[in-house]
Amino acid sequence: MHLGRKTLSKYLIENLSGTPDGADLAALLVDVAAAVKAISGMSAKGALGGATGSMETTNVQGETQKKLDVLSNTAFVNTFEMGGLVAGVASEEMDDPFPVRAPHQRGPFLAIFDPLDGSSNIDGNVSVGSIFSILRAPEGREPVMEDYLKPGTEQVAAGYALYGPATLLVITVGKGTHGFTLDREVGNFILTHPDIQIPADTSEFAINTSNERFWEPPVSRYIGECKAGKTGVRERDFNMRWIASMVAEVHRILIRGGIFLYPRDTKDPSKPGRLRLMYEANPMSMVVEQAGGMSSTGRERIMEVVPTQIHQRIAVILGSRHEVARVVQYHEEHDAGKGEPFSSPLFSERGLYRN
Ligand code: AFP
Repeated sequence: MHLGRKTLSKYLIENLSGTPDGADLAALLVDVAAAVKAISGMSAKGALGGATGSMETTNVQGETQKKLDVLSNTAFVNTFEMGGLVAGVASEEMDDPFPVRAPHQRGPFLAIFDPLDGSSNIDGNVSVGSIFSILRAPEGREPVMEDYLKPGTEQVAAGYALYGPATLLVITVGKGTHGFTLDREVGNFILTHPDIQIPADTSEFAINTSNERFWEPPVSRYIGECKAGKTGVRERDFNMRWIASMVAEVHRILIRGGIFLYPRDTKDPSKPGRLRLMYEANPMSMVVEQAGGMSSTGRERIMEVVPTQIHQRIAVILGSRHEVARVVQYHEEHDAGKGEPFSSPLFSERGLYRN
C-alpha cells in the first residue's frame, strides 16, 4: 500500500483544478493512464498473451505492424472515443486523423499518440513505450488537419509510458516533468519521481552509429570528439548507449542525464530524419524542456517547428542542455563555414566554448 503517497489523480486535481479546461484535462490524463494500464497488462503477458509477433499489415510509414502495435492503438482509440474528452485523434499507426462523432461525445482536446514506440523490441522482451501529445481542439466544429498541425509550443500536456521492469507514466502539463510508477496490485499510478531535473552535463551519448557514414559534419564532429575521449579535445571519456527504443532512451536521460541524437542524414533523401515530429519529437521535447533539458534539430528548437504534415519526420537532438547546446553550436559553425571536424582547440575543455 502507498498510504500518504500521491496518486496521479491527486496530482492532477491539485495542479489543474481552477485552470481553464483543467478538470477536463485532468480527466483526459486519467483516461491516458487507463489505456497505459491496459497496454502494460498486455505487454507483461508477452508470448503467453499471444501479443508478440508481427501482423501481415504495414502502417502508413510502410513498417510491418507488430500485434502489440495494433492492440495498443485500439486501446488508445477506444479509450479516447469513449471518454468524451477529445474531438479528434491522430495516431502514428493510422493513415489520417479522425474526428470523434456521435454516438460518442466530442471534447475540448485533440489526442496525438504513438501507441507503441520501439515495437521492434517487443519480441526481444526489451523495453517499449507509448508517447502522447495533447492539443486544444477548435471550438464548435469538427477538427480538420490544420488543427493538428500546430507547433509543439501549443501542447497543453505531453508524456510517455515506459513498459520496462516497472511501468512508468511520465507527464507534463507545463508545470515540470513528473514520473508515476504503476502499483499493479492496486492499479494506481504513484508519484515516485517528482519534478525530474536532467543534469546539465553528461558523459553519455546515444546514437545509432551504424548510420555514421550518412551523418552531417557537425554530428560527425561531436561524436568523433566523444569517442576520442581523454585523448581528444573533450579530455574525458564518454560512454555510449543504444536501446533502439526512444522512450527508454529518453527516460534514462531524465534519470541520469545524457544526450540522444537521431540526426538528419543522407541515408534516405526523402526522409529528413527518422523520428516523427507529431508523435515522438514534440511530446518528448516538452517533457525534456520541462525537466530543464534542451531539444533541437541542430538548427532550430523542435517545439517551434511548424508542422506541414501529420506524419512528418524530423532530426532530434535532446537531453542534457550543455551537450545539446554544443551540438547546436557545431551546426552553427558548420553552416557559417567554420569549425574543423574533431580538432578545433576552441572546443577543448579549456577552450573558448567550454560550457
Ligand atoms: P519502431 O517503433 O518502429 O520500432 O521505431 C522506434 C524508433 O522510432 C525509436 O524509438 C528509436 O529511437 C528508433 O526508432 C530506432 O531506430 P534504429 O532502427 O535506427 O535503431
